[in-house]
Amino acid sequence: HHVQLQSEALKEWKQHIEPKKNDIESIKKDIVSHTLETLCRNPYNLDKMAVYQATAHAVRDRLLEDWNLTQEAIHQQNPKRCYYLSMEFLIGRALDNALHCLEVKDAYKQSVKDLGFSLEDLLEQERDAALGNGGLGRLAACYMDAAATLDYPTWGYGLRYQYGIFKQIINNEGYQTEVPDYWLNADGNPWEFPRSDIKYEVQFYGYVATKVNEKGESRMSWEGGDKVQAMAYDVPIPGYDTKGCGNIRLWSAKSLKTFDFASFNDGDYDRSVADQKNAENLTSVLYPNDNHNVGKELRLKQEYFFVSASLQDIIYRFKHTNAAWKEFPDKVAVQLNDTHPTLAIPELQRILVDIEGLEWDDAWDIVTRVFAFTNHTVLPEALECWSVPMMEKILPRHMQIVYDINLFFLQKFEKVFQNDRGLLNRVSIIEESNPQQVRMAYLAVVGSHTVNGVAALHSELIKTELFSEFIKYYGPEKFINITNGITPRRWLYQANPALRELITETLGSKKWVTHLDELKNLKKYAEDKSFQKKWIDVKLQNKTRLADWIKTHLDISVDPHALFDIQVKRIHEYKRQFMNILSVIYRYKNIQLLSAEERKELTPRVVIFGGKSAPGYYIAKMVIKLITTVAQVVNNDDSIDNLLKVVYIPDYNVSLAEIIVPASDISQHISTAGTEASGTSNMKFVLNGGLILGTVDGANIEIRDEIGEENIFMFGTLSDKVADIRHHQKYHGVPMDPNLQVVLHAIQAGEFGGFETASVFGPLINTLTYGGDYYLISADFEQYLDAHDKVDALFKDKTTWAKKSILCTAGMGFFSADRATREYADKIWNLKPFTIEKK
Ligand code: NTF
Repeated sequence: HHVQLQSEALKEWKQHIEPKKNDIESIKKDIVSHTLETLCRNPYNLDKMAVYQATAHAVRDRLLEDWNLTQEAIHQQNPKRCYYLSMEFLIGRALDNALHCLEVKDAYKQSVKDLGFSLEDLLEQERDAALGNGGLGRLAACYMDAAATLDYPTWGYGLRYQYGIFKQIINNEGYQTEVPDYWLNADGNPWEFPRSDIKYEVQFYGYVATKVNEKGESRMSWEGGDKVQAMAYDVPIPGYDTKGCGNIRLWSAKSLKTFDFASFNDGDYDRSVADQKNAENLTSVLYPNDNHNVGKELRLKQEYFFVSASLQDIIYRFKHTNAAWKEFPDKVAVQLNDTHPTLAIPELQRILVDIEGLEWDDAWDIVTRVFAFTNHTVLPEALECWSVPMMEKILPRHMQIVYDINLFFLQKFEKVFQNDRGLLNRVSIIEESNPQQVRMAYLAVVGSHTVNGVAALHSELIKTELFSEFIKYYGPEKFINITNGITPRRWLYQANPALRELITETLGSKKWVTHLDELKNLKKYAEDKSFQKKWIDVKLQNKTRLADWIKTHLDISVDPHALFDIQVKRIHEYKRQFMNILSVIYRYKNIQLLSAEERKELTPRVVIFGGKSAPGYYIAKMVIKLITTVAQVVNNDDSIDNLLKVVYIPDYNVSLAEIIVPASDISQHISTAGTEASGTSNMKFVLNGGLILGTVDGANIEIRDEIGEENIFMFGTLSDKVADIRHHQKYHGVPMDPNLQVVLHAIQAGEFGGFETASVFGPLINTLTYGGDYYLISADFEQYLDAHDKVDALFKDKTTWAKKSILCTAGMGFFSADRATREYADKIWNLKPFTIEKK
């Protein structure tokens, strides 16, 4: 219902657009007026939160200018567009990032100072936007940053959860407890724009009927059931060094049913609001599982709600250009971030056939030229499968369409591979279990033109294991690799100011911020003594910043000169935090045995852990309990001369990562080979000059190839040996490493928390013994301890360490999200940047 203004009136509007100015006086004026007018507060009644909000509003006004310019440019140029569909966007804080991208941080710092506040204090007021679990959600956020910076006409689509990932509290007994993350608190969120004019209806349940359309053809029609409304909220994504500004459109569920006055008047207040609550429940909460699929009905409804609203919006925009349906794939690319949005495939097919009246084959041709699918894991427990009865109930027409997609696919498949029922069963989208299941990954493969893995090894495993049977039919070309990348804006420029300045000063320009390959020019300083000294000093500053945080928040004193050994990521058996803490126990017991003389040779260590466990993941929660229990014992043992400290940083999130990542000497990425698809924090640590202690897994391998094998500590069973070892252990038991045996005995003997606590760890220890040690902790333990010895030895040689650290940063150009996003644009989306003014 948009009004088309006449050119005169339009002129009027344009004349009255007043560009924002970024001198200090103008900024102060804006902050003051937002305080008084937007927030209705006054200078006699202020707190940091209010001034943060006012400052955020002043910045958002400037972002909006770019946002509007961008929309206008894209509208006029009408390029092919790309949509990144992701159930998760782990954005973190927005203010500091926006200040850097708009290049106004210094001016704001001064303005805020003049007004009696410190910008650093204000930045700390902001709540993280934590609409994601871990790597998958953070990757989506990094790609949105890169797409905006590179002027790609790309939008993200997601859900506006009212509760993001829970806040983790470590209670007095050392267990994880969860507190809801009500991030959209009463203060309001200045980083979103409610679009009350952008609403769509989303249907659930009901039944399928046949109808005759306008052309007199018989079509299926999805009738009845419930309807919920999706309303759009836009989150602007600033680009760096461009006037371009990206967008993530998040959907929020609203009830379509008006307030039930009848019940209200009957005095049944509860019932009168029940429908409303029910509908809004849909987008209430993010499912807190990482690399694990649970199969809940509400989650399926979230997925469809998300897909339906996004496609309606995409199609609305496409139709506005008056193009014909056959041009849709030339104008629209849709990337599916894992299988979570895979219902978009049958949904688009349904819209084209049932509603738009296209023939099945023409529609399917369009569908399969629009979608591409990124797989992020090979772990079987993480692969989405939906029960057929559940899908039939909630999405009856989609279930039929999935059956048809499967039938036509299997028919073609059978023509090539005749008389192999087993093979057909293995590639079928429907798993013949009881009840039957829809294999979403297979549906995504069949409905997409390209499937990509997220690191070289992972993409190989996809071809040889996960989708090996599909290669026989499609050939290998459909399956490609695009190694993950991270945004250097947040993960170096913003998070590590000291290193940012040193690099810029040394290279003589800021070009590296958008051309990360420029970092290779640091190589020539790797052995330069005075540069090394500056480099070491930057690292010390960052370690001191983290040590201060730990002292303030956890009241643990750690020496910034000690070796900082960090493992922060979701707690998962495959990531082997358990192996890490077992090695810490080994180290502790070793220190106890050493003489005063021998101790002088030791490198003091601070071992830092952080990460959330899924609330229902019992073993992961026991790992946290073990770490916190060991920390309690070690940190209070005065007899070990501060040679070892163990710290559990609670509630690991994006904004904490920004302090933690720059402060590592060593970070650990020690998944069982073949289990971590890529990892992205490994890239962040190395970019900031931290060395890796890691397994030959995921992107560790490519990091090694880029920075040189002499600059990374690698150990452990190779991925192609894992299956054999598992097989052997299954039939012959687990050969227990002797050092590991000692450690396990110490736990069982009650050395950590007494006998009562020791019994709590029983099930955890059993995963190694009776459980068959699926993740190969025992098999890798000796090599792991050897690698630690090498780390200790090298850390004593400050010069060599500094050289390696410099070469780490210098070699990381490849892992920029810019490179990754360009690869998607070139190899998958066939997408070109639009034209917009540079800053
Ligand atoms: C994760 N996958 C992988 O476990 C990480 O190795 C990878 O770095 C990120 O994706 C980003 O690609 C998932 O979270 C999921 F959902 F696939 F299990």
